[in-house]
Amino acid sequence: VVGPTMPVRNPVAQGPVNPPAHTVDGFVEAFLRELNFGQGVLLSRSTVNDQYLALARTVQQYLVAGWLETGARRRQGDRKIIGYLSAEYLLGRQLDNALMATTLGEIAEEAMTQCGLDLARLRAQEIEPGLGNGGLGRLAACFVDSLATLDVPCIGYGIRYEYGIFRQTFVDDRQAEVPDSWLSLGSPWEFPHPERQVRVAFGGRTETTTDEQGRERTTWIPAWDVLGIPYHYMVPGYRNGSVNTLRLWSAKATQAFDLQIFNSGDYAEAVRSQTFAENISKVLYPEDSTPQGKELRLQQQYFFVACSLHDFIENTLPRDFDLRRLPERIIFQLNDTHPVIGIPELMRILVDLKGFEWDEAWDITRECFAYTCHTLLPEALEVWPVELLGRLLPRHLEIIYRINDNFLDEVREAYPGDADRVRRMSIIAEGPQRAVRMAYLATIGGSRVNGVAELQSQLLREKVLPDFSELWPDKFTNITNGVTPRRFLHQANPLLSTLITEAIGPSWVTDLEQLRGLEPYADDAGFREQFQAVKQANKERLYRELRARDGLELPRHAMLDVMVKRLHEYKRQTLKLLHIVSLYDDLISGDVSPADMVSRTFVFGAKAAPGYYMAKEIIYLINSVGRTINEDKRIEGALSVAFPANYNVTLAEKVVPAADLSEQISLAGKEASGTGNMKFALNGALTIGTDDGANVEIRALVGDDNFFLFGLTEPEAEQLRADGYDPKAFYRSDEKLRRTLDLLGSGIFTGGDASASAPLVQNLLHDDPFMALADFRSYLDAQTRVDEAYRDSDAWTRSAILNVARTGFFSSDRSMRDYLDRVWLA
Ligand code: AZC
Repeated sequence: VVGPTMPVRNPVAQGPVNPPAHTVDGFVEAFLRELNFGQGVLLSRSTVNDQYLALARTVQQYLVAGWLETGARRRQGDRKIIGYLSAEYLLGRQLDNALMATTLGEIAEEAMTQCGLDLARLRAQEIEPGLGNGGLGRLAACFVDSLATLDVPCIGYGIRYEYGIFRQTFVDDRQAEVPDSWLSLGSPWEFPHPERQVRVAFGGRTETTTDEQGRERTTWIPAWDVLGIPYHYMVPGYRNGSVNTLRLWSAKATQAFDLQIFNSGDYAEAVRSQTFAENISKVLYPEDSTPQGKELRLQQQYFFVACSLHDFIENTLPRDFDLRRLPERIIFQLNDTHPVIGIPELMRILVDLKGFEWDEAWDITRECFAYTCHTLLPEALEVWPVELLGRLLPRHLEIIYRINDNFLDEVREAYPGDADRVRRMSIIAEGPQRAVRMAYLATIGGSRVNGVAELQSQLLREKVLPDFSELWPDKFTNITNGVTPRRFLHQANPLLSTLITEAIGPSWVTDLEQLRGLEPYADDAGFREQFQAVKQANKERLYRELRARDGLELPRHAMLDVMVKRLHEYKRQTLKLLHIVSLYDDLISGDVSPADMVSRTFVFGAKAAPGYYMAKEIIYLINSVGRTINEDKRIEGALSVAFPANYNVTLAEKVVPAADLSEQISLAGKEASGTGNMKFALNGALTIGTDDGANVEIRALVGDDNFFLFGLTEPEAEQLRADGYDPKAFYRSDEKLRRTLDLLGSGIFTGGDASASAPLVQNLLHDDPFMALADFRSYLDAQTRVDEAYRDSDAWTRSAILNVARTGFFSSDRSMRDYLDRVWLA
């Protein structure tokens, strides 16, 4: 339904108009225009929200010409486009990012001052688009940033959830969830294009007929449909004029309401189908790594993938494009299994709609997809019950069956007589219920499969998809994750940025390996002093923020020990909690006097999936322990605990630059990569961590002396499990562990009610699936080494500087180059 673009005869109207002048006056003028003509208010009558919206639109004006120019350039050229398919983008606030990309920071600041406004106040008005759960969604946001900065053509495709990740609050120390209505005060960063709507069908049945040439043709006769409306967001490269597009889809009913039913007076019934359709993009599922297999979630997945494929084939490619050449123009990168339904969808388009023969369509399709796996947890690998998939997408299920039949023939041919292997490799799991294994479909239907850190890629090959990596060893590769240095160093840590630039010049921002040039400065006492001053200033900035945001009062001088990430048992916030309780025990038992202890402030940030019982118990206990410790006068402030609610990207930007110690303490073999670990190291925190995920690579780069390693290795953990892991045995044999757990379970943290801590304590004693007790001793010893190191503040700072200098590898620019080399252009 895209209308034809009107041919424009007047040559002056062919290109974009010039942006406002890059001066304070130019900015003020544009801002006032936006305020008057966009918001319809006078400056003197405007609210903070008016001002913020006008400011956002003003900054955008400076980006739009580059956006239009980039789009035109992409359309004229014939470069391959990266179609990044991701159900989540955890973008963070846009204003600062746009100011940075356009170098407008100082101009905007001065312009607002001239208008009598405070830029910081307007910044604070922005609600970040929380369209993701955690690592996977934030990674997608880093990747699109890097692709724009590298001027690589990319369209990020996703869902414009009306409600993003819930807002977390604490009620009586327990997590409560509030809907995140991020759109409620306006959304200045998006450009809706209702005229480019796409129709997406669901349900119904299929019909197979034979045509004149005797060929079978299948048609899908769906039962209902919805419209997808694209909203475009600019993704600016860093000061290179290149601006890519993020295209997020919003669901709209094909019919607003049934007028006949409405006229008969049944208002609820009249809008029922509208509500039903529009639910599809209503809310982000808050499950991180444990998908629930809900029907609406599959609807979301198919909805955005179908919109995106249609958009690319019908609206982005030239009209008469020969689809046999599709792989030359697009590679769809599957961000985990969420968009994998795109594989049968492309087959359906090619075979049913475009008349391709199956085999040719399959050759094309396999070249158009590549799959990234972000996990090692078996429960995180999505499977869809055949019954559900067949009911919602009957044609796709048929296509999946046929893909599977052909594939299993291939397996039989490669391994004659190996029926067990055929059963293991089938896309269809037979029990407990028949279900489609989406990771298998992705592996079979894509040209490449990658993990997100060396260790996980190895375990992915050896443990998760061993039969597939045996069959197709060359299909598998590793691409270690990265983070964008623009947002997480340059923007989040302006003081350190300036210090770095003074030392080695400014080009590290787009070439992060240049941070190596800082190494000699680690031995320069003057530089160390400046570095320390920056760290202290960042701590104070964080404490001011936490005072204003959460009413927290934190001591100015204490080691800042930080654990921020989703709440999950495998990440082991519990182990951190046991450490805190053990230190508290040292103090109240009189073993250590407050004056002799290295004072620490512990900061937690973590949301739990609303249905994840144990995770919520852990949150409750962190809060309870924290409150007890903070209120206990006996310990003279040697320890304090802060757990600000609603950890998000905005808060991360304040927390990460302030941290001294980064806690990356998952059980080895469970964290696929981690990306927080990279952000902290880059900002000069030292890591205490296990041999897991990207920790392994961080340690290899920064060196053993600048990293606190502890815990079981992955093979050791496996061995312990195979030998029959008994957490009680650790409890019995380690007195400190016994005292710590007993104290945690005693009720002193929970108002005298021992039963309130029982769910967690009992779980640790009797099950402890992630072996916190097994790693407790080693963790405590490592923390003792941390204390010793921290006492020598000069040596600590030296290590911190070396962490910054040696972690340039973790730029997402490097990840993107690796994808280009090993996947997209391979
Ligand atoms: C995460 C992994 O847990 C984390 O280790 C990794 O760094 C990140 O992806 C990026 O690769 N996985 C998720 O966030 N998964 C979901 C469903 O959100």
